[in-house]
Amino acid sequence: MNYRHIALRCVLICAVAWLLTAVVPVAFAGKIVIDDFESPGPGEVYFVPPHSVDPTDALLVKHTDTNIIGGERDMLVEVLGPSGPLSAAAIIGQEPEVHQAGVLQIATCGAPPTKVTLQYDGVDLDDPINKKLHNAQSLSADLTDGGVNDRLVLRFISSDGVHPQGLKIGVQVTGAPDPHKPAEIVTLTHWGYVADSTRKFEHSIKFTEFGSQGSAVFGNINSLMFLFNTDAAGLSMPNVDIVLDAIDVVPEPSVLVLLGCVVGSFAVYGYRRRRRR
Ligand SMILES: [Ca+2]
Ligand SMILES: [Ca+2]
Ligand SMILES: [Ca+2]
Repeated sequence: MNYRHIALRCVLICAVAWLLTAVVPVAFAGKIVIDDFESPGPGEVYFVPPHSVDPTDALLVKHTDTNIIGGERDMLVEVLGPSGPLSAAAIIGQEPEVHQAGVLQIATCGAPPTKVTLQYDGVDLDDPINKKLHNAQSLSADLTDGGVNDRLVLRFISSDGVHPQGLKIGVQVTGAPDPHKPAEIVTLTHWGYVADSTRKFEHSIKFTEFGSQGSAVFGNINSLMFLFNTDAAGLSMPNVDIVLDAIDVVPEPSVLVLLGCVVGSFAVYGYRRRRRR
């Protein structure tokens, strides 16, 4: 064996050691599911009544399930004005005749517009009398999975946000960025648009897009809220329709691409060596 082969072997051993210690744990870390909307199950699909006789024009729908982060999904549907017979309708959970998997499907019609808020804050009562969400801030989760995950992913089946830029979404998180100071709670909000599509697509938001404390708050989070078609920043559109398959947090995709490149390089090297012999 000449020096060239010895050097090559050393490089290979170092590469394998790096692969095992740095890349493999990240690549095989599991995503964390916030909500896959598989609950309620078949036959328990919840339809939001197409119009509300309630003077607040709001509907509070809660589902508890161990598959939902924190054990519960709180959903508030608000018609931003006097509701009509076609203001809003929804499917939440599994409806095999319409979709293959559990979904959140919201269909809203003409003015006034409707906004929908999903809240994950642990199991709480909210305010069923006045139809308002209460933030219990009792989630207590590390959504970074020890620093591995770096982004939220909303998996849409379709979206029609009506606005030229698409569907407006606000994501609000609360948590203690310093685990040694659990009482110092920070609230971070990210506003953005999701482009319209009639096909399946993913909408990702990196934790760092929430600001310099984003990753730290996601590492010690106590509540998570999604505001669809909200008017909090001065805009809410009529006729908005969305079908959402799941929300989860995942690692950076480039880590998986890197792993694929490394594995591919080893395969090519092995193949060439065998051919040379
Ligand atoms: Ca709750
Ligand atoms: Ca709540
Ligand atoms: Ca689903």
